[in-house]
Amino acid sequence: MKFLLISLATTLAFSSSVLSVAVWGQCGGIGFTGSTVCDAGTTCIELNAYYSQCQPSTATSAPNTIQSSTTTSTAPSSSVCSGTRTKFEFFGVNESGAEFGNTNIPGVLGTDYTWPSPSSIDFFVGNGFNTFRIPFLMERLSPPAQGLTGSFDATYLSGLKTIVSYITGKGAYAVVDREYSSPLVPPSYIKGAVLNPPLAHNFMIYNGATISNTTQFQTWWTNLASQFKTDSHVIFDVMNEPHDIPAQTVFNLMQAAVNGIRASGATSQLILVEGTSYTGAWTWTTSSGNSAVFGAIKDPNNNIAIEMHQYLDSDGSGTSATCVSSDIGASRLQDATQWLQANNLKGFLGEIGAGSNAVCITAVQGALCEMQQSGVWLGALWWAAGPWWGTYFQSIEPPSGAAIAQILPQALEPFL
Ligand SMILES: *[C@@H]1O[C@H](CO)[C@@H](O)[C@H](O)[C@H]1NC(C)=O
Ligand SMILES: CC(=O)N[C@H]1CO[C@H](CO)[C@@H](O)[C@@H]1O
Repeated sequence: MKFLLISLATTLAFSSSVLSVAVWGQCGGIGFTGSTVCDAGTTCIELNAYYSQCQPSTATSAPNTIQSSTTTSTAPSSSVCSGTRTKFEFFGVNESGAEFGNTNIPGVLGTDYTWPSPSSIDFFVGNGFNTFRIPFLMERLSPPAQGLTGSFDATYLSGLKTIVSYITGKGAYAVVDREYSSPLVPPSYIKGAVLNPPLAHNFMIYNGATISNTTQFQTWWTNLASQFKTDSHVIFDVMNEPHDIPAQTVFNLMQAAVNGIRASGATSQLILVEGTSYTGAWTWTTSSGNSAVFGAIKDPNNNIAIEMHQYLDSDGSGTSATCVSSDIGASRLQDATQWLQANNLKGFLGEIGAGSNAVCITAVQGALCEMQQSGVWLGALWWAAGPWWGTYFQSIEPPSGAAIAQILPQALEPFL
């Protein structure tokens, strides 16, 4: 999704200046200066210290407990996918928020950007998901004045570490908190918090310029990985969706980052590398050029996967709720799956998204089915959850994001 972030920031700026806040708008939180009064029929709910949201009054009683495991029984796995399948090791959602407001650097927490809601993490853990991708802005972590190899912004780093610890600590929480003791959630079930730096507009760009110095990029990753090296449930996602950069150049930067991460002493964590052309699965073996170079990726600790993204609308951008056909998911992944098999590599579908309609739901089922049948895909993440999506058609943010009612029970839960 490449076009939504700016308009969303604009909407938020509006909602903070009017007298009463519309449904899904922000109504409170640290640093928030707008109205705290919600429209009639909605109630201001605190999602975390930094973000309160006007939610429909009827849906406020138990935001974490709706759509619990009962929904899986109405959609048994066998009915959507046959044959022998390998369960995903990692299955979850993207948690947007910290990368919002990308035209304001550094921006103001609670106004321009936010961190994911712990209640959203709880909701997905309670439903059996185990992986959360956390996009953040490189320019907020590494202020341009200090540059790529300078010191990190302590406050933003601390926000990132807080949500990461919350996620990776969930295994322990699952034992003590009854609410998560469903059979779907064995203790220590959480597999990972995926750290994903996307950049302002064209990814693999820092402070307005394409990153080209592999040494500096390697150092940046050494510095970041050393902050998380003791947490084996962290996953390093080197860079979100590079594009308009030759595949070989992207490969060189990815390989440098892998080397830098391992050099920091972070040797137990999974690393995800992405290719050029927005790391699209459908163009992996063709126009992107990725398949010609990424077979050579090397990890001294042998714990790496190729991250790809796939949307099911006509231009593959994830901006339309209309899917090309009910088998477009499986067909767009097919060549990439064969390439992974031929190169003895593992894949990771870091983003998949589609509309809440019958054609799209069948198409998502087909994609996940093929992935589990192939055995080469470690996992998949839905795009996207996060507190500020409002009525965005792919939002799976509880309690009532657009994808909660149908996508969650019909297209995702059968693959847990
Ligand atoms: C890359 O960055 C390093 C460290 O800042 C510097 O020494 C080196 O000259 C740079 N390389 C190029 C090609 O600019
Ligand atoms: C295709 C897509 O939705 N990509 C998004 C992935 O995450 C980053 C971070 O929010 C977005 O900026 C991309 O647009």
